[in-house]
Formats: sequence, structure tokens, C-alpha cells
Amino acid sequence: MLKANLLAALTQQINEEYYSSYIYQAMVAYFADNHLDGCAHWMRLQAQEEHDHALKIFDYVISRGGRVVLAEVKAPPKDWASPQAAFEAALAHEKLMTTNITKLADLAQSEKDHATNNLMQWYVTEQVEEEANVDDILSKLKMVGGDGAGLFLIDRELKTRTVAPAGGAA
Ligand code: OFO
Repeated sequence: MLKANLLAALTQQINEEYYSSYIYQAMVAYFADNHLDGCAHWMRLQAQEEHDHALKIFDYVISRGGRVVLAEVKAPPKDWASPQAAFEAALAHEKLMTTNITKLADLAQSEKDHATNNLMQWYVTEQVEEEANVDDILSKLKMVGGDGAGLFLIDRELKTRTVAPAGGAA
């Protein structure tokens, strides 16, 4: 059985993961509106991945005999100043998620809940990959600056992103 403080923290993280999914889905709309179909495709897969992250914790809580009570998911932003600004926001968000996950892992360790800590270590590894993926795209966007031809090529590359193996990042 999960301790009450861990159940509350995991429930909060489920909400954060759904919010992550919501932000990236909002970015799908933004990119599609700007005819950047590759960026939109990349963000759509990212949104799905965040949804899977939420479900992974959701299912874990159930498997530990906990009751998940879902809370309201706040509305995401709807516009960004540029594709670069959108990916900057994505990176800032992932860094925030890394902080959350680290706190959850710290809590699991201080409560000596090895199973929850084990689950959190999966997210710790995942966050390294998530930040690196977004940072890589952001670096390329900075490289091309406002150049339309460069942006066209990056957009074409992002269209090749494939669905990750269950629960992972591609
Ligand atoms: Fe992109 O973060 Fe989930 O965990």
C-alpha cells in the first residue's frame, strides 16, 4: 500500500503529465496553423508519449492498491512567437518535469519505498532523453535563425519521427 504522501505526489505527477500532453497538443495546433507539418507531427507524438507517461503512473498507483482521483488539467498556452520560442518553451517545461521527477524520487527514497523509487528511476532516465531531444531540435532552430529554407529542412526532418516503443521516447 502506498503511503498517503506518496499517493498525493504521484497523483499530482499524473496531472503534470496530462498537462505536458496538453501543452504539446497545443503546439500541434500552433505548428499546423503555421504549415509546419513536420513540427506538428513531432509534437503529436510527444503529446502521445506524455499521455503514456501519465498512464504509466496511473496504472502503477492502481497496482499498489491506491485510488487515483483525477484533477482538472489547466489550459495550455495557445501561441508562441516563433517555432524556436515554442521549442524553448518545450525545453523549459521538460526541465520543470525533471525537477518534479527528482523530487518524487527523493521522496520515494526518504520513505524507503523501493518500488516507487524504481518507477521514478525510469522517469529520471526518460527525462535525460526528453531534454536532449528537445535541446537538439532547438539548437538546429537557433542555427538557421529565421531562415525559411533552413526551417523547411528541419520541418522535413521532424516529419520522420516514429512512434516510440511502449513508454519510451523516439
Ligand atoms: Fe516529457 O515528461 Fe513526461 O515525464
